[in-house]
Amino acid sequence: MKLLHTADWHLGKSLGTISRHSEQIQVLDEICEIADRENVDAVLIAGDLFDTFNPPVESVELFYRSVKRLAKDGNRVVVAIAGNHDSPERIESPDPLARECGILFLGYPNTKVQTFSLPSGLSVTKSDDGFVEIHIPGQDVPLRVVATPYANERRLRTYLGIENPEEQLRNILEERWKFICDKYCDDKGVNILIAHVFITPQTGEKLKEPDDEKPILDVGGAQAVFPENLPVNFQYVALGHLHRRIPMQKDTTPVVYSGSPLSYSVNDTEQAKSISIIDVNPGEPANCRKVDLVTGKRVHRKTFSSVIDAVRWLEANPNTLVELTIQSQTYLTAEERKGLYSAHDGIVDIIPLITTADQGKQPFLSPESLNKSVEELFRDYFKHETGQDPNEEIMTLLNEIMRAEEE
Ligand SMILES: [Mn+2]
Repeated sequence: MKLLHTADWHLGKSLGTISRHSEQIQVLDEICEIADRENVDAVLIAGDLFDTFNPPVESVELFYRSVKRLAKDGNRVVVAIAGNHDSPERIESPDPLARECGILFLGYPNTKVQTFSLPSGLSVTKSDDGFVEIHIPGQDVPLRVVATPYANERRLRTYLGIENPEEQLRNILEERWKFICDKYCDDKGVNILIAHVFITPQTGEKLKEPDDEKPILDVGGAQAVFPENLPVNFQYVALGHLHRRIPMQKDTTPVVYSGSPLSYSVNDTEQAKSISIIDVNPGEPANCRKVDLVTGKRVHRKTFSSVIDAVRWLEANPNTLVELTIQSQTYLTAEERKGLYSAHDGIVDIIPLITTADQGKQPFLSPESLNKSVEELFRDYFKHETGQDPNEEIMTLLNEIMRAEEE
């Protein structure tokens, strides 16, 4: 059996003021092509399907069009769960219609998908809270999917009926997973977990949540889960939340963050975004490999000591996204900013960095400040913050703003 694992599509997300919609169209097209080329039996989308609870109409359309295409007229199963950016209600509301296409949407950790069977032969034969057993056309063995969409600790307690406040999240999940596995996941089928949770190694270097992510940790007191909390039955663990690809391993089980299909932060300068392809059969260790995605724009974070150097780099690197830091001894003029922006359409931000040595900052307000005009105070403040006197352009701007205030 062959699976494709992806996550964190964040449809509707932009980088600064730059829309990513056309890249999202391209990269989902690429994922659909990989699914066909690799002839996978199932596609797992591990949460953060959208970037917000109320995504733009164009993103919603792109999403449904893509999962429909992935499901191949009910010949392939698609399992998509809600992440912490998704509205669980929104994610699962089209489930009755989606099932007809072979698509399963799970919004909550206790979501129970109804059993059904399609003319293609695809069917869900067993179902429980956060669990489905699926028969896929052309496969003799069932695929068992344990699904843990995002929920904060309080919600999880409610869903799973845990009353003891001392019980820790990782133990709650461990017990729940074990209970479901003992009941349904023997070695006569393929058993996997799809989850939007924060799993990090218990020892050694801990993983960090990405800067462009709403953190899961400490929201409602949730803590990290360890690979040790996973029951032995899972042959593959498909994770969503972290945006870089992070392959972990628990015994013979790959425990993998596939990462987002596009870089969504200027800190995410990962060489290539990717998806996972998993070959797995009952009772045997799964084989997981990554397939790089090539359509998304690379994100760069560059520092230049002159505008000329920056423009040169921008012209040599079209079709990228870049946060520029310009080191200079004077403040960037409007003309220079304009020159930079007209050299490239992927500038996320321009950060001017004044290089004058910081002579041990003194507070810029003093008793004499009381007798100073607003212009003088502004000059003091500007110099205090940047080490430079403001140029005339900036003073003119200040005066314009002050006049506008008076009107
Ligand atoms: Mn995410």
